[in-house]
Amino acid sequence: MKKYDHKKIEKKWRKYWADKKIYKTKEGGKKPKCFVLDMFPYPSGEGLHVGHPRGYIAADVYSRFKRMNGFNILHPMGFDSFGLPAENYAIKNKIHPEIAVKNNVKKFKKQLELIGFDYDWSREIITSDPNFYKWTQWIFLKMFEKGLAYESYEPINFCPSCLTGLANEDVEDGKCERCATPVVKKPMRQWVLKITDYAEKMLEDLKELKGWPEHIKEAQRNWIGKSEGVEISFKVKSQKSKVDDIKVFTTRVDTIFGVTYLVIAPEHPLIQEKTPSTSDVDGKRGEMGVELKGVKAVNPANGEELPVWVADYVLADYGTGAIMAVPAHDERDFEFAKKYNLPISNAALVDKDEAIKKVNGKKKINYKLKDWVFSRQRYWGEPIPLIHCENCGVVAVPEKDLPVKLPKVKFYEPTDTGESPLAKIDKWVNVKCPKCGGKGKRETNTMPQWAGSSWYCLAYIMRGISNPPAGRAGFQFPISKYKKAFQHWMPVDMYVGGTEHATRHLIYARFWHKFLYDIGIVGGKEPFAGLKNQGLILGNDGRKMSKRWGNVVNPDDVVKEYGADSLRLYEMFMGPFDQMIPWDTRNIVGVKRFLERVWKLQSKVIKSVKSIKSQENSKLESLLHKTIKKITEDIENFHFNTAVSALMILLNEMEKEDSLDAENYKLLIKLLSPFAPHIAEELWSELGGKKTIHLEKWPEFDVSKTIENSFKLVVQIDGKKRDFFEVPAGISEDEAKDLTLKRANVKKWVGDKRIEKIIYAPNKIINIVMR
Ligand code: ANZ
Ligand code: ZN
Repeated sequence: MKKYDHKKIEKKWRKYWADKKIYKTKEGGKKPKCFVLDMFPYPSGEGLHVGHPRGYIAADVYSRFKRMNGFNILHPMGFDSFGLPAENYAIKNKIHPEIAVKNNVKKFKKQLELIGFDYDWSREIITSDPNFYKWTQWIFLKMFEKGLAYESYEPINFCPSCLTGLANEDVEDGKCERCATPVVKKPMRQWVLKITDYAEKMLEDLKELKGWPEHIKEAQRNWIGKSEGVEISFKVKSQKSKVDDIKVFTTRVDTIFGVTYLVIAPEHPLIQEKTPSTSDVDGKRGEMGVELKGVKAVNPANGEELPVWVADYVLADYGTGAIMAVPAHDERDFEFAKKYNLPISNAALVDKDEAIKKVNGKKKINYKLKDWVFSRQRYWGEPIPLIHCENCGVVAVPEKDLPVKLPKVKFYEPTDTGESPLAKIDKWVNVKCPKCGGKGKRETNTMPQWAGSSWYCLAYIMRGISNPPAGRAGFQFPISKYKKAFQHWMPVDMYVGGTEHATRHLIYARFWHKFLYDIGIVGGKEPFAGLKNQGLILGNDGRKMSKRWGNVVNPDDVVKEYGADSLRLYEMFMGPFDQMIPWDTRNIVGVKRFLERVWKLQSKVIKSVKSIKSQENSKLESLLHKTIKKITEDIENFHFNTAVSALMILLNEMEKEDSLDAENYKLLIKLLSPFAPHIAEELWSELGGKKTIHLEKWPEFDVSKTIENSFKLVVQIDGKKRDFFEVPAGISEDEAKDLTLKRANVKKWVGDKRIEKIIYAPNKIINIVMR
């Protein structure tokens, strides 16, 4: 028997798979489809560490398993290469982003290829490829056409370090998600997508997403933040004020008689005209409050005059930017009232409907979700395909002129003028208006990094359709060419990635997909039917893997020393898939040893045509059926760690045999094949397999053989039935007594009394006699 030489085997089979195009997705045919998708990486300069492939390996195991179960698999891979991460890397390393992306993609692909994934690389996509982003631009133009993209001058989140405006989703605890610099509010011209038009649909359709983890749906619900309340107008009494009422939004109109003051946000219009007395509010964060002197508001329910305060616990961009304060019922109002000695009223609550009528309130629904600030003042993104014309205003670039290519430039650093570096490139900026031929200027803002990933799943489908010149496959107008294929392949059946996308990418992608559904491009409302999230792999010191901590493990090194199959098996075995877990290279050794034992088991194989049905050893037969059942269900549910341990148990039992039927050994190899595809392929061909194991049929099990023979043992104590429990058939008298005495119920009844004798009636009853 040859030695298990992982290096030789893995290289050989990867070449074979590529040469024979084993994983190339075929269009058509009778098999049911299964679209397995990974959240694609942005190609950072650091390359992959061992934490990254955890999700990819899981998706790979799943797609291989589904393929063996008769599905036509689409499992593609690509790169999310536009946006801040790629650009900041380029700036730091003084390499043009285009070149950096090229280099990094190459590096990533090399690393991915080492791990033996079953991707159909012929469908690879790169979001910064003009053939790809012309569609990103096209979808934007459709939104523009439908009034879903609008220009705005509202103050937005701005990162003073990245020098660009940000969306709400890019801000975490008031800091830029990329560089952790505190963001500031800055008024600037921007393009905004009306995602709020889809808030209700996005909320409603979460109910249909049965294949999503509950916590992700909950995060989306909170992010959308639907709140039903009432808008009430309070008349303002003041000689100077031009504003004659303050509108508040409340979800507790029943507390209207308990209102003792109003609070407005520092950015409220009432302040703009009374600057002198309130200027000291600005800039002070926290629970600072200032009374607006000389202004009173009238409670419409009882005519009471109320003081008006300014405080930043009231947010300018939620509801109406003003509240009615009810310190008796609201905690924040209570804290505030105590701090500033404001009255607290315990007035009775009123019927809701009655209160609404009384104050002439308007029912309103508010969402926490904000429209998506969609422009960045940065170079490395999709140009927004619009032209500003002196005569016609904003004009869309015609479809035939797409893509609007990002111009090649020497200087791509962000400017501090609030404009994109593109604004300086006169040759690119100055164009003729497509409508009137007059003087026009291109929009110089670019799209955010989340644009491409909002629709990329469809691009993989497009790549498989038409057969135009190399390199441009599947990226041609018109869109109607692809509709049938979208119908066929969508939705994605299983989407695998990290939880950090719960309220960003997964919100944006659902929004775009719903829009494409509304304009008749795709046939379903939701892009991702199934979703699974992997837990983080930490460094062996328990910290997040990072260069900074020096705890990064490179998968290339692991593959070299232990093999891709060991890496894969270890990552699936290390713990429950969705849980965070530290890396421990020592444990790979154990997994490698397991593979070596599988390898050695060859020597016991006797070639025969017996199937498991004719096994003489019924214990092994039953274990085989149980193992098939367990692994089948475990892979379906992403319980990979328990699937691997079932394989280990099966191996233990097989090793105990003097000889092993070839058919049974083949079963073991098939069950192993999604996890360790290279060694499985080698052993399969050693056993005489003519074609790849990965297109073999997944083993079936016989349910009747998976059921343990067992019975309910009844326990009597002094003649009274006190307990019963399930025990295996044929259990010995000693075992039965032992198990019985360990039962909590039995202990309770026996207490510290002396047991006279125990009588066991096999397969029926056990009697404990004390007196
Ligand atoms: C009176 C009241 C009494 C309120 C009470 C609550 C409890 P959600 O569910 O989040 O929509 N609110 C309204 N606009 C606000 C703003 N811009 N900044 C801060 N707080 C604001 O909560 C709505 C409630 O949050 C509203 O109902 C309002 O306070 C406050 F016992 O009005 B309530
Ligand atoms: Zn014009």
